[in-house]
Amino acid sequence: MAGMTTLGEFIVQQQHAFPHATGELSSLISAIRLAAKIVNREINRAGLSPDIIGAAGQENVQGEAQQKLDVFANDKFKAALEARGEVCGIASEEEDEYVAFSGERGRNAKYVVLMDPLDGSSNIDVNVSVGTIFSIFRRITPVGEPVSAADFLQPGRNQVAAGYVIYGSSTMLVYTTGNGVNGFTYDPTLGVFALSHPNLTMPKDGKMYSINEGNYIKFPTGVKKYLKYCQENDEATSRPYTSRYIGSLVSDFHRNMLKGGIYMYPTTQSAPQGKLRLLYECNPMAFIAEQAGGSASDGYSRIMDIIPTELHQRVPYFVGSSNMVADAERFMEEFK
Ligand code: AHM
Ligand code: MG
Repeated sequence: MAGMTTLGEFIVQQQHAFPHATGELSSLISAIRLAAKIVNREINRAGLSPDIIGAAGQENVQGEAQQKLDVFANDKFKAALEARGEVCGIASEEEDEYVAFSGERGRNAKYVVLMDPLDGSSNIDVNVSVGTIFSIFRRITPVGEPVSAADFLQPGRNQVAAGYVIYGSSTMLVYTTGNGVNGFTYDPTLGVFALSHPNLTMPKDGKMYSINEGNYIKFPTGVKKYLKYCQENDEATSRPYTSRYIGSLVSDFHRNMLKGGIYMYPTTQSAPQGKLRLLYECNPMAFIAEQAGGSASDGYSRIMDIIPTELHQRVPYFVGSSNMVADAERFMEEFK
């Protein structure tokens, strides 16, 4: 169709524009595109299918109830990534340990993928947006050997690509390979993702803050003071800001990226490390934020500089418009 660039075409164009880019990464992103379409199909008809809606009756390694769609999405993404042969192993929020792809192609592949196959999945049963988040690294162990934990425990700054799929009022795939951020909207009648948001940039300032204020009493003082600041009246800085919290990181982040805003999940007394996972949620969204001109912090320093020590490690998280994140950091520092 005239004027339309599909994700497939865009991937090929990128390969021509960056001659050092290998076809392997392109093929890997195509695998994610395929799994996203399959998961999208199930999510769209979730209310019609008792096989899909509701709890799976088991818990993940972090003791959280898995939804049937969590398990479904994990299986689909894992299978698509293994079948394409560009990935030597994956780590997932829904798997206890990393999974090595031990077939010949898997052993010889260069990339590892870390993912949250269905983020915000408690929203499924009530028809609210959810997402998939992925993070791609080049392995550090030699090709041909089995992957090891070290391949997965790399700092976010080593990511070669990251992205998310948002299953919202429309479905979008947004990703970066370190040359800016591009967004593709799914056209279900054609079965293609079409480039709808080229070169996404996040406003430096914003007027929205997203946090679960039900936890207010348990927040660190710096966060309480920053929230007070967000709610004060000041014409020059357009305060008070607006509060918006969907409870689905991908959706809250996506809105803040388009409109300007900050998303926060700080430490609380009951979650002393925060709730969100560094490897599956915070690093990939941080890479996208930075590529769009925003920033991501644990309240004091850059998320992508943290050296991970465990697969399911949690961190406090502040992500979004760079001036807003800097303001929040100032309050954290002042009221340490
Ligand atoms: P999940 O990966 O188990 O779905 O948890 C992550 C989600 C985020 O998408 C969301 O922002 C946050 O948890 C909401 O948590 P809370 O309900 O504590 O506000
Ligand atoms: Mg999640």
